Amino acid sequence: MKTLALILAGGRGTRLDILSENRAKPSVPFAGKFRLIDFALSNCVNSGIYDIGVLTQYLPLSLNDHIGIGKPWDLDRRMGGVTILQPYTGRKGGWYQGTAHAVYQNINFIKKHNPKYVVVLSGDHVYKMNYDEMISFHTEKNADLTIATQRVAWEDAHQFGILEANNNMQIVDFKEKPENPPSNLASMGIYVFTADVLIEKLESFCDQENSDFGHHIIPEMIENNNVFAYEYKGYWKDVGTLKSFWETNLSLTDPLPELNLYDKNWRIHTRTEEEPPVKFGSKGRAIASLISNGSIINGVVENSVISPGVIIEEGAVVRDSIIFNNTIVKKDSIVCKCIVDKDVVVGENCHIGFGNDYTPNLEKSDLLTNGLTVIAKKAHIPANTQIGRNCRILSYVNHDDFQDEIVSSGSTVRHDTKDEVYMLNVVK
Ligand code: ADQ
Ligand code: ADP
Repeated sequence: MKTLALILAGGRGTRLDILSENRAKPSVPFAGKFRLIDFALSNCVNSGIYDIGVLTQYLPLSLNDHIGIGKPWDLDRRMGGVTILQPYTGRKGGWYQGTAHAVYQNINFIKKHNPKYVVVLSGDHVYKMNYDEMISFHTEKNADLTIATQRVAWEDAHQFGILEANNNMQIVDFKEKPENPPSNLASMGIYVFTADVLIEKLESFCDQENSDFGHHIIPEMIENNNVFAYEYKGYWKDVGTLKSFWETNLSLTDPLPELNLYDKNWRIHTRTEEEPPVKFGSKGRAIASLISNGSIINGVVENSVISPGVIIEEGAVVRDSIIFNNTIVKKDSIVCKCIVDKDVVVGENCHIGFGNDYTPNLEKSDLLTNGLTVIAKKAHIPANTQIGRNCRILSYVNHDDFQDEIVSSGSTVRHDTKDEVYMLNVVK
């Protein structure tokens, strides 16, 4: 039976802060060599779904570049394959529209494929799931809509769509991100629709720019259609915050992580550049870490995740950190509990993420209470700089106003004095 997958890849992901400031959240690098969207794309092909539309919205450039014609996922096909659906520029520019409206705008794409089922997915979740099993459940229940669900921690329940199901797993109540959650059975934002019903609902209710699955379609369908909950017990993470992003990456360095990337029966595919093997120098050492190809390790790496093309010079130590592509950590520097974006240069003898200062920063309390230090793409940290925990180093400067915020060589930055530091030395 023909299934079409639609991957919602539009969100800005504001809680990922400067990592998603210049790229859509699904194209944020993950586990060294992957990007978040690789999980949804790989799950599709591993589940036998080869007709895929990717709905983009916020800064889709690096997403377009990454997906291309879909070759790494075996999606460069004459029939079907992957189609990147660009946002429509409506009267208000077409930005920040609701999810159901985004799908409504691509209704002709759905009709052209004439599927029996439409699977709607998010492009920014980390998980392995066989959608085919969920579709079988959907047909067994004779459902119009099936929502994948998972129990979440009670304290996190307010961040999800929360539902209640009867003994037959039919959903009787749904609330999108309720303040006082009545249960902890959460929607995973993964939906199987019977295509005819989805098209009918889109045409009847979704011509408003804010039309949304969680707020509009799901409650309406619970009233008038058969909506079922499919309880998924496997690994699934919505890496929405810096803390969960960091923890989920670092959990991969555990001896037996819950998310097994080495399973040959469920491969996660990605677009990779041709890169030489990882090279360790005579003093280079790595323990409990993921090191990607093209990297040169002459210093010490501990409990960290390193993307391709990273250079760690002699005497440098990288600990409990995530380092994105082509970053250089120069001689004798220490990088501890950091997320460092692409193309960063950490000068010699710097100490990034030092100290034990976890004091919440009131203005940015959601971002800067976790002890992490985040360094934006293309920042150049001058030699001998000390940057404490809970700091964000932004790289973009094209403005004289920021002059007094620029870190100079040998300076010390702590978040209680300055939490955002603008670096010069940056690409336009
Ligand atoms: P959220 O992820 O908070 O909750 P939403 O902001 O609607 O919901 O985003 C869903 C997905 O669609 C995200 O991956 C987002 O990036 C993307 N997206 C948003 N607007 C888009 C647009 N216009 N075009 C393309 N893509 C777009 C949802 C559900 C909850 C559920 C959680 C589970 O609404 O009920 O609990 O997912 O993570
Ligand atoms: P990311 O940090 O997400 O990897 P990149 O900097 O690699 O993003 O950009 C991804 C793709 O987008 C590359 O192919 C790059 O050439 C292209 N790109 C980036 N910035 C621009 C721009 N301003 N105009 C056109 N293409 C761009």
